[in-house]
Amino acid sequence: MHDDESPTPGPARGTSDRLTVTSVTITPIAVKDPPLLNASGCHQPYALRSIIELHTESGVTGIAEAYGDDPTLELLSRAAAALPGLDVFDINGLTRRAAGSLGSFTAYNPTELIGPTGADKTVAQIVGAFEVACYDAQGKATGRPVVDLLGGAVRESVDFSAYLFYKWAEHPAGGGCDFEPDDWGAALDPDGIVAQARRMVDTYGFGSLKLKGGVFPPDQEIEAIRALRRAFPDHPLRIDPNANWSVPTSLHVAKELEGELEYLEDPAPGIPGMAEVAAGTPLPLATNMCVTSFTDIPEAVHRGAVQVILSDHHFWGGLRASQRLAGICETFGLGLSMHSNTHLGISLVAMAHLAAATPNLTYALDTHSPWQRGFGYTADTPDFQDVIRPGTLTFEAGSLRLPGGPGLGVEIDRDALARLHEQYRTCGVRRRDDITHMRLVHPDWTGKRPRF
Ligand code: GKR
Ligand code: MG
Repeated sequence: MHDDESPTPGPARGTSDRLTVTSVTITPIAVKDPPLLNASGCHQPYALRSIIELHTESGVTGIAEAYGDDPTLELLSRAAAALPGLDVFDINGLTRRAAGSLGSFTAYNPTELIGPTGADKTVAQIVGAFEVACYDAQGKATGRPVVDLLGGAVRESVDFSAYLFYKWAEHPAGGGCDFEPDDWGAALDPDGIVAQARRMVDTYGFGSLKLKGGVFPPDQEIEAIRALRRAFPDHPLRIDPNANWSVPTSLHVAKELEGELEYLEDPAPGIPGMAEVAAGTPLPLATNMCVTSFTDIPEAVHRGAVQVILSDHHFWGGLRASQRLAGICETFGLGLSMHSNTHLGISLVAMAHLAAATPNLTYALDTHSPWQRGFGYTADTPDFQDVIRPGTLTFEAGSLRLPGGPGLGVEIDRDALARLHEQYRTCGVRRRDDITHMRLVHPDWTGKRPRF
């Protein structure tokens, strides 16, 4: 069936005839998160996600993972109410229904670290959430993995990069942390960052390294990159200060690190600022902050502001829209990489299906997975924080092999979902707020950027 606004008589259909959505379940969950530092402040003890299940008439259920803060949950549930009757193959219908359901919403961003908000981006976030579940259902109904529905695999496994963070050993007192500190310890100087990188590389085999910067004065972060270069002579390196540097500071860092970085990510705020930096350095500039929706692309291309765009199906409008972005990057000679925010296994595997089907996605993808407790363990991992079974997804030599099986190839563990939902109910966090968490240590903290 097509969207009910456009009933189209068609040929007689088989089992996929019954792939209309009958109901939608959205389950908010909370996962324990380490005190990771960034330009805004510090991660709270709990990160929020939502698990989406699209139930269809045939009994096939498609799953997806999205942001889980209160405003997103409100928007997701408005859209969910408009989905019964939708054919899971009708992605255009999904877009119409989602956009039409949001009413007089205020454009909303789950984090300022993915750039400014806008109505188109908010709609894209909602479509992106349900579209992955539609693809999972399509795959389960046809017996094909999502990568096949996206054009077929151009690579067997997908490379990810180690995501290094400055971090405290534990969450500050009074911040609502009611669990034992993680076992990564503090990383607050170049030695700490190198030790963290060593553990990431030894454990997961990552072949490239990204440092979340914008935390300490830039010269200290330059030293951290130099220390990484000495310790890992052959690993491509990136640094991402989330637009926390002025244009002159960005140019200073770019000059110091010329020849060391595969790309410099979001040094300065906005397309004009990035264009000024780009004009003064041969280093490629990458972004997940100043080009975050299709409407940003013309100005960025016109000004030569960025050379690499980090896609993210969660806010670009889903897997299909991300492939459209890939095509635009190819046309304009831009590189394509992939951004992450704190996520669990369903998002990780969706990212991997997309990357495996996208020829020009040649950079190693970002992932927060190693920061989630228990990631990659095979046995009964204590305190495992995911909704899919431990060990389903692991990195080998820094790569993730698609799990096989129809759809996304992963299933929800109902006990784990119930446990993480209960954690959501009791944890007290309802939206991401790195600024307030940082104020527990620096009471005058504003999170204002650029700080350096
Ligand atoms: O998890 O603190 C974080 C990151 O800073 C994240 O929020 C960013 O959106 O990873 C992201 C990035 O590349 O900017
Ligand atoms: Mg970034």
